[in-house]
Amino acid sequence: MKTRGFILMFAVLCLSNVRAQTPGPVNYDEQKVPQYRLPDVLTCADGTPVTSRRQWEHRRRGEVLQLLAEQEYGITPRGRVRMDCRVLRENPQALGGLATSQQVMLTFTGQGRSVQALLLAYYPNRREGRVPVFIGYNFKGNHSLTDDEEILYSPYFERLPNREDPELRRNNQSSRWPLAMILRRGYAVVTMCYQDIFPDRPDGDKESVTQLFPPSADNDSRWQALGAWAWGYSRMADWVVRQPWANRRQLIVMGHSRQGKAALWAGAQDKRFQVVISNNSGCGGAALSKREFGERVYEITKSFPHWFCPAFTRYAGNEGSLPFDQHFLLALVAPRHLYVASAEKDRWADPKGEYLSAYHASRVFSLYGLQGLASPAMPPLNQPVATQVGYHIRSGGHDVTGYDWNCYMDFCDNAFGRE
Ligand code: GTR
Repeated sequence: MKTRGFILMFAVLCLSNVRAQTPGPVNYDEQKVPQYRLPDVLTCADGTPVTSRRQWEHRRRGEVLQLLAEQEYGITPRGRVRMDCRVLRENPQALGGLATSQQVMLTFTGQGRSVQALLLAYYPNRREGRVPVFIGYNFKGNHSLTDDEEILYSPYFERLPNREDPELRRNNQSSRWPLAMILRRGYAVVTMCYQDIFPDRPDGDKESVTQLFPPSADNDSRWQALGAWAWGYSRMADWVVRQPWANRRQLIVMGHSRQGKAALWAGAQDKRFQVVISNNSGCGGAALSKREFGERVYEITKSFPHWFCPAFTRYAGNEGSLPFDQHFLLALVAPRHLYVASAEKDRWADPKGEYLSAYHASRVFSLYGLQGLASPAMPPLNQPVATQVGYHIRSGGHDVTGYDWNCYMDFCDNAFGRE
C-alpha cells in the first residue's frame, strides 16, 4: 500500500512537472538563454547508446519518429484515402515558352467526404531526361505566384466571399517564386495552396483532409494542421512520381515558415524526399525549443492551437521537460540531404537555434560516414556552408528570396551530381 501511494505521488509530481505554465516575456537576449540540456538523439529510450547505422535504422529512428508523432505533430493515420487527379489545363508554352504548365484537380475521398486541392506544375521544355522537382506549398493560392491569367484560383480562394482583398490578388507572392529562374536551371516546380489541405484557422479541421480518416484513437496525439500539411506534401509526391518528365529520385520538399515546419515533418516521414529544405521554419520547425529564444512553445500553441497535437501544449512554459528537441526532427532526414536556412532579422524564428539544431542533428549523418555541420559556430552572413547538411543565414527578414532559391539549387545540383 505504502509503495503504491509513493508511486502515485511520484506520478502526480511528474505530471505537474509537464503542465503548461505562463512564461515571462519573449526573450531576444542571447545572455538570457537558459542553461539547457539537449536529449541525446543517439541514446535509445532504455539508455542503450546507438553506435551503428543498423541500430539507428532498426531501433532508434522509429523511437524518435514515434516520440515526435505522439508529443508534437500528431500521429499520421496509416490508412489511405482515394486520390483522383483531373487535368484542368495544360499550357505547353508557359513562362514565355520556357515551361509547360499543368493544373490538376486532386480530389481526396474517404469516410463519405471529399476535399479538393488544385495542384500547379511547371516543368522545363528544354530538358534532357527526367528533371528534379521542387515540391512546395504556397500561402495565398496558385494565382498568387504569377500574373498569368491562365492560372486558376485554388479551391480555398474560390470559396472566399471577398477575393478582391489586395492581400489575395494575383501575382502577390511572385517574389517568393522566381519561376523563370528555377525553370532555367532545369528544375520543375510543383505547388498547391496549403489552405486546400487544412484551412489555417482553429476550426479548420472541419474542412480538412483529417475528416477523410476515422477519428484519432488518442486525442492527445491527434494530428492537426502540421500533420495534415505534411501528409499533403506526400500526396503531391504521389502525383509527381507518375509524371514522365519527373525524376522520382530527385524530389525536393521545400517549405517556408509554418510550411517549413510541415516540410521537415514530411521529409522525416517520407523517404522519397531526397532533399529536405526548411526556410525560416523557426519554433516547431528547425529551431531548438529549449533555447526559449524568440517564439516559444507557449506563444505558438496559444496563437495556433490547431497546428500541433494537443500533447505539445504541455510543454508551454516547460521546455525543460521536453524529452526531445528539434534536432531529433532534423536527424530523421539522414542519410538524405538536409538544408536549413535562416534570415538575420527573423529573430522570432531564432536563427542560432535553427543552426544549432542542424549542428546537433549532424551526429546522425556521421553514423553514415557523411559530413554534416562541423562547427557549433554559425557561418557569417550570406556565406552558405554545404556538405550533406547545408545552412545559410542571409541578410533581411522572414521571407523566401531569389538568394535562398539560388542556394537551394546549388545545393541540389551538388546533391544530384548535376553540373
Ligand atoms: C508566425 C508564427 C511562426 C511562423 C510564421 C509563418 O506568426 O509564429 O511560427 O510559422 O507565422 O508561418 O509565417
